[in-house]
Amino acid sequence: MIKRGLLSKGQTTIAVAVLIIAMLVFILIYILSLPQEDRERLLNMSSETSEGWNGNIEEFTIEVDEFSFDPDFIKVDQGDKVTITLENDGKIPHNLVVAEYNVKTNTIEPGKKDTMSFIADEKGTFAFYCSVSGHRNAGEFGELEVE
Ligand SMILES: [Cu+2]
Repeated sequence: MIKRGLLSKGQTTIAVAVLIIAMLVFILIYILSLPQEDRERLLNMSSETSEGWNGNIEEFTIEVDEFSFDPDFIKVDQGDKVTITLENDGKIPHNLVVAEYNVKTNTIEPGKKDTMSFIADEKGTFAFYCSVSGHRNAGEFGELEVE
């Protein structure tokens, strides 16, 4: 009687299971041994991939004065990373808010700029506006369309 391998079928199954567990433990130890910063980067990378970020970057410059935005309509695709630079060409401070996306530039003085970025992960038409008191009602608003 000659044995066909070193291990029987049952033993092989156990050996494979032990190997898989050892690999998982090794990966876990590896992740835990990373410095905090690298670990966060690793975890962020995997969550971005699972959300399917398509990698398109859309950059806009919006000029603002009393009391309007130019342009007052911008359009992007769902999943785009949107970067908006607000330039204050007016005579008083202004800002730009997209409330549904919970993003906002700083309120900037005349002649200054501020930039904000967000992932447009939700489809729809969203208002943007200046949140300085009275400015939105004076016409300082526009629309962001995500399709
Ligand atoms: Cu304003």
